[in-house]
Amino acid sequence: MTLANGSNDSVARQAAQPSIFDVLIIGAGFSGLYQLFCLRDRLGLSVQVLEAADGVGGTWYWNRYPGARCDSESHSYCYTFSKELLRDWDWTERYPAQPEILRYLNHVADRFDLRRSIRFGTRVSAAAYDDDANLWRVTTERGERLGAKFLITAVGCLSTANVPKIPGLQSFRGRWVHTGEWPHEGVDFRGKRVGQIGTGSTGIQSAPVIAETAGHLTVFQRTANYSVPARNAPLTPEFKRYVKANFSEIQRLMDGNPNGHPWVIEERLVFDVSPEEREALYEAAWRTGGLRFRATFRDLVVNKAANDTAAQFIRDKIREIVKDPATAAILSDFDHPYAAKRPPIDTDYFETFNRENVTLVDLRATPIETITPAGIRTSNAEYPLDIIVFATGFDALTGPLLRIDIRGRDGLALAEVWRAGPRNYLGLQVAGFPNLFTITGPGSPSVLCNMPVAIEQHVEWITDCIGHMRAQGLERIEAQPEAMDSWVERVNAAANATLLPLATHSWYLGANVPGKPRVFMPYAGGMAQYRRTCEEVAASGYRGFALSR
Ligand code: N01
Repeated sequence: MTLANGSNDSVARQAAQPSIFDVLIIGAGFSGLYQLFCLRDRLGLSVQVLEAADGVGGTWYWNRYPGARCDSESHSYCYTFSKELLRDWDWTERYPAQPEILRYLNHVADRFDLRRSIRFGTRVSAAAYDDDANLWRVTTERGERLGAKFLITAVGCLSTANVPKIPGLQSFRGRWVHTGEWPHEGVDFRGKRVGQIGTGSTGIQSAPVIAETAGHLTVFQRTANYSVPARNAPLTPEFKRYVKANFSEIQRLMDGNPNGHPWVIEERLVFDVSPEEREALYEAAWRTGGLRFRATFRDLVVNKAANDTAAQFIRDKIREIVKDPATAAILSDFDHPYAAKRPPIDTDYFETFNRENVTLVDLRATPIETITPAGIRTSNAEYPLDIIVFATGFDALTGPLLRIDIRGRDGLALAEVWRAGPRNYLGLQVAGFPNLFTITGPGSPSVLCNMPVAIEQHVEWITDCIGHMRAQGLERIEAQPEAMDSWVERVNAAANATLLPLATHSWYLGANVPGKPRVFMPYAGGMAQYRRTCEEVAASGYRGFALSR
């Protein structure tokens, strides 16, 4: 093992460790931590986690932008595998803020003594399958070499920042930051002229907070986005008691909800009720706030006419909240169905545009032409800026995997197999890449589900699979090409049964990254259905996989 860079201490420590493991896991976020626990402490395997950051947390380590908060409700945004952990941990707010989630994940790492199996500051650059040795050979950016029979990617779905290639960025004399790689020391906006590009879930969270201290905030919007109030608030002692006393009931709700959230999607259809009743139901959902708004009717994401009623309701709300009619019109000029892109929830987002120090720029009407040394120039004006905030999202799902040079049998590159879009079986394995598992990979519910639910299901399935292989003396597992083909068809069919593909510019389709294939990536058939399929596959002796000694 060579180490190009690093202290003598760390060289000595690493040299003393074996470089061949049963399992290598890439990433120490929600998924990597739990996978480590399951394989090391439940199956007794030798496991090493390689993590690029200097701490645990994944998404929540990097996304420290102002206003960063989860939009799953805190009592469902957690591990459920340990009753003691559930008993001992107390969330403070309806939606946990980034520092609180990071504290939680650090608590988990300490509580289960996970850090001793994690190598921090270690970014994996390449992984190649050695058929003769049945080993994955992994190389890090610092030149370390490690090997393992199983390689598990726990790299997250939204961990490769997308900074658009706008001409002139390098010439900008001010400072620019991407929300997904936020400086740990924070950014001081006081008195500054700030430009924010992007109005997705992130931009909708950050703009109101940045506006509180910035001298002036200019929000550059390309696509009008829906948002529903989050109605965040501290959790009451009664609610905390209710959660602790009723967690199995809450878990039952999460298991039954297609998106892994702790509520029931109403059975009623939009046109089953009168317009007055519908309005009252939307109004009640707006007052309750959060992603539950989607659960008001069963057909909101499958029937365009039904969806139009929700879109109109939100459009009317924006026009009610935002005082300047021209600004309200730009903010509510939707070009896709509600929830066809990831629906944000917010705290005072639309209200922010009533502030004196906030301006909205409509990039559809006046696109950005260039970044200049002084700011951003659109087709009709130049906006002088001190700081540009890119809330421009991620090269989602495939990006975090493809930035590692992953090669399967005979040097086959994953990038080649996925040239026209991701292909795999169950979102878990790719033919030609034996013993490689991708937690919450494309083709699984992942980002369409409350993430910890999707993660626990994948981690437990992989753990059971490896446990089964050990019990049977099996050495390799590999998805079969036919199983992969039919799974890809199923992923496409599931998406096409919904309105989701109608948002033609969404990151679900890879459309936010120029040149990326337009393929609907997550499995939209619902977590409950997906879980059943995975269970059936395992119960059938891993149908669709080849297992060998
Ligand atoms: O990224 P996005 P995000 N010029 O891709 C715009 C999760 N998340 O970081 O819509 C101008 O959604 C782009 O415009 P358009 C959640 O799953 C969760 O906000 O492509 N604009 C869009 O407005 C979420 O969906 C939480 O036309 C450009 C924005 O940038 C996912 O992360 C919080 C541009 C990008 O929106 C990603 O959200 C935050 C360009 N060249 C995030 N390129 C919670 O749990 C892009 N844009 C709360």
